[in-house]
Formats: sequence, C-alpha cells, structure tokens
Amino acid sequence: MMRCDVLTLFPSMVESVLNTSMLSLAQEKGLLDVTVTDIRSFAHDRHRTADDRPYGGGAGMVLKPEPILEAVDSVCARHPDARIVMTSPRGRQFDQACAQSMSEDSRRLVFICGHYEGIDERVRTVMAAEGREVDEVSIGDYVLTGGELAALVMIDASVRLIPGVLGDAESVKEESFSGALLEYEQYTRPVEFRAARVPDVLLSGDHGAIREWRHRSSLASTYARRPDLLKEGALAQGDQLILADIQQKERAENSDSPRRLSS
Ligand code: 6GU
Repeated sequence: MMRCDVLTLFPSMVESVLNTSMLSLAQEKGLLDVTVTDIRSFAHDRHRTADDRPYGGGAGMVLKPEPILEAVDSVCARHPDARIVMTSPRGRQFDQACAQSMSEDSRRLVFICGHYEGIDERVRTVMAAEGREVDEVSIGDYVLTGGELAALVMIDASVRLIPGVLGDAESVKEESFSGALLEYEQYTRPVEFRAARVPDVLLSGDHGAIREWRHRSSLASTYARRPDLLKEGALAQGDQLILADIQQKERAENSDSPRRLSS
C-alpha cells in the first residue's frame, strides 16, 4: 500500500492521470491512496495568489513559500512522519532503486510540484530547519513546465512494483532494470507479418529453449542499445560467454557483408 499527497497548482492535470488505467485500478484495489491538494486553497488573499515575481528581477514567476508550507503543515499535522519529495530538475535523479524505495516506504509520500522558475528557497530551508527530511528529486536532465508530470512518473513507476498491482507477479521480476538488463524481444500474433516471421523457438513449446533464447535476446539488446549497463563487471560468467558469442557473431556478420556485396 502506497499513501501519497500531491500538492499542486494543477490538480485536474494530476487527477486525470490518476483516474486512468493501472493507477486507477491500484486505487480501486486499495493498493494506492492519493490525495491531490490545490496549493491555491492555502492562499488567503482574495485572488488566491500562489506565485509572485522573483526578487532581483528576471523572467518568470516564483512559487510563494506560505501556501506551500501551510499545505505541507496540514498534511504533517495528520502524518508527522511524512516523507517530503520536492520535484525539481536540480534534484538527485530518480531511478528504479528510488521507485523500489518509494513503493516499500510505509510513510506517506508528499510530492510538492514545483515549477521550473522555482519555488522560494525558504520552503526547503524552513522544512530542513524544522527537522523534516526533504528529498529533492528530478526525473532526468531536461526541464518540464512543472513538477506534476514528474510526480506522476515517480508514482507510476513505484505503484507498479507493489505486489498485486500488476496481474502477473512475475512480470516485474523479468523486466528491464530489475535485473540490470533490457527486456527481450516480444512477439504476438500473427506468426507472419509483411514477410517477417516470429522466431521459431517461440512457437516450439520448448520452455527451456524459450527461456534461453529470451535471456540471449536480453543480453544482445542490452549490448546493442545500452552497453553502459554491461560495463561494471555485473555479468555472471555464463553471461560473459553468451555475450562473447553475440560479439563474435556480430564481427562475423560485419566481415561477411563486404564479400556479399562484391559477389
Ligand atoms: Cl522533478 N521538475 C521539473 N519542473 N522539471 C524536471 C523535473 C522535475 N525533472 C526533470 N525535469
């Protein structure tokens, strides 16, 4: 069970994703509980102002500290051990290990959706001074218009790791990144499509051979697309042999082709 709050200026953007597909199903199954809160509801002036111009000048607007801190205080009054997650392109980068840690965290996760012009720095410093753990997290080296999509990415990647969210308990184990390899190639019907056939082994019914083929496909795919994942001596000896074989076949093919061209 994952319990979250999302503090945002755009609640409908967050809700529309949460009310779709697996995230909606996870909530129906009681495995995910999300409360979406409009930061503006904690602004007290007549216009519900949540942002203002930056001191020192410059483009864009900055999120004001008071509404955000009041929203956080309101959650923390009910859940004193909440883990605060500030979405920000300057944060540490979210990855599969962070997703795992969020999916297993018994504390409430409170996502504060920032905007790229920024949140008044005192939101972070005041929370830190109050002894609250504040996690600044980015989802990658690019800039979004706001933290909503980033918070949703983190929630999505974490929720699917909760046992019972996906139909098949095995599908999490076999996929990319949990085993540090990319996924093997997948095929579905028809057997032949525009003269391209499904590999025979997948039709053979030989489960041992299929497992072996898929493992080799994973290694080959990782070697071709993300060789950086193979560099850290992470491969078992058996896998090193398979990889050597893949590399040798690749070299053979490369030296074959000029001959094929000239003949
Ligand atoms: Cl967490 N927020 C924003 N605004 N942009 C981002 C990001 C977060 N992660 C990558 N780019």
